[in-house]
Order: sequence, then structure tokens, then C-alpha cells
Amino acid sequence: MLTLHHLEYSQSFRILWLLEELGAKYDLKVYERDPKTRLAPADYKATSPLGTAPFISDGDLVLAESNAIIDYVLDGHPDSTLRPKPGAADRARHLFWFHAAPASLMTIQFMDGIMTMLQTRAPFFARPLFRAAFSQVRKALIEPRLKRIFDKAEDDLGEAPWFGGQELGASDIALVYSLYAARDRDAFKGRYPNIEGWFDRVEQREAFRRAREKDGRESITFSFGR
Ligand SMILES: N[C@@H](CCC(=O)N[C@@H](CS)C(=O)NCC(=O)O)C(=O)O
Repeated sequence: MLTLHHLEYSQSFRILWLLEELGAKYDLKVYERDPKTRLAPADYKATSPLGTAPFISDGDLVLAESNAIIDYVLDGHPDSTLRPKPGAADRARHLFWFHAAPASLMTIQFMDGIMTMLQTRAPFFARPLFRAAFSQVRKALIEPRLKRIFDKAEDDLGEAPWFGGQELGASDIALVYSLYAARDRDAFKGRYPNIEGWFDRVEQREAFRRAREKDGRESITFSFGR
């Protein structure tokens, strides 16, 4: 039986939602973050191949990396519509958003998070210097890149309801954590109506609601400022 090792407030929420969408049979093990470091606890780090969340175990297999897990799980559900097949109209759109999620969007958000962390953890007297330097980097690199991604998301969701195209896809699941993280920081309000509509559609899905219930936390995402 496949076991999802789910770390609270983490990217492993994607896999929880995926498994619920598929109606898959699985065991769920939920781990709390270390109260001091806010990282994964020691027993999680000891078993996860990269020390990160998510990871799954399935018999002798232990697998990390969200998108590798999504592909592995979907290989076991060949009739699922979550991955448009080669040649399908939505195939390229699926590939783009499925890969943009970790490669372009998450990377930038992670850099931004690290800067927030450095800013809040720097010695008090050094904080203004950090803030000034990071503000430059945010203006020159982080904000324009995020804007390009969100503008494209807004355009694409004007053409079809899901990142996967006409149907919910694995790309929607791959993007969910990043988009909630951005929404938690007020990235969309009033300026991105199609993205806001996507959140409404996501939250109407029974499987998403079940995943939220099993997760049991007040928010999906982790805040680096916490
Ligand atoms: N590229 C990886 C990123 C994994 C990752 O950074 N996960 C975070 C959770 S949001 C984590 O494990 N944080 C806790 C820690 O580093 O101890 C994936 O998509 O699975």
C-alpha cells in the first residue's frame, strides 16, 4: 500500500489532493514541523531521500520530489484524465504548467522566502542593510518574473478553466501550493480575476475539500516569516 508522508504546511499537500482526486487507496502519515527550526522533524529527514517533503513509500520504494511522485502515482492510474496524452489538444499546455510550477514559479518563491528569512533572522543592527539590498533584488528580478508568470496564468485561464486545459490536470495540482502561497501574500486580489476564479473552482471540488479536511491545518502553506 502506498503511504504518503505528509508534512504539515508543505508542498506535500499536492500529493494529498492528487490521491483524493484519484480516489486512490493510501495510508496517510502526518508529521508536524520542528517547533524550533520549522523544518521537517528528524524522523522525517532521516527517511525522506532528500530530507524534504513530500515523499511516499510503496513497498520497497521510497520516492521524493513532488512531480516525480505525481508521475509515479499517475502511472498506476492509466485511465486518469489528469495527464493529457501525447497528441491531445491540451498536452503542450499541460507540459508547460507542470514543469513551470517547480522550475520557474517555486524557485522564485523559494528565493523570495529565503530573503525574508535572512531579513528576519539577521542581527537587529544589520536588518536595514538586508532590507535595502533585498528590495533591489526583489524589484530587479523577483517581482518582474512573478508578474510574467501570473500574467501568463491569467491569459491561459481566460482561454480554458484549468491549467490542464478543459479538465483539471496534474499541472493544477503541481501549481496549487505556489498559487496559495502567492494568494496568502495578496498577489492577485482584484488584478487577476481569472486566477481568482480558478481558486473558486478548486475549492468547489469534493476531492480538494477532503484533502483539506485530512490535512486539518488552517492554511495550506508555510510562511517563511513565521
Ligand atoms: N522540489 C521539492 C521541494 C521540496 C521542499 O523544499 N519541501 C519543503 C516543504 S514546503 C520542505 O521539505 N521543507 C522542510 C525542510 O526542508 O525540512 C518538491 O517539489 O518536492
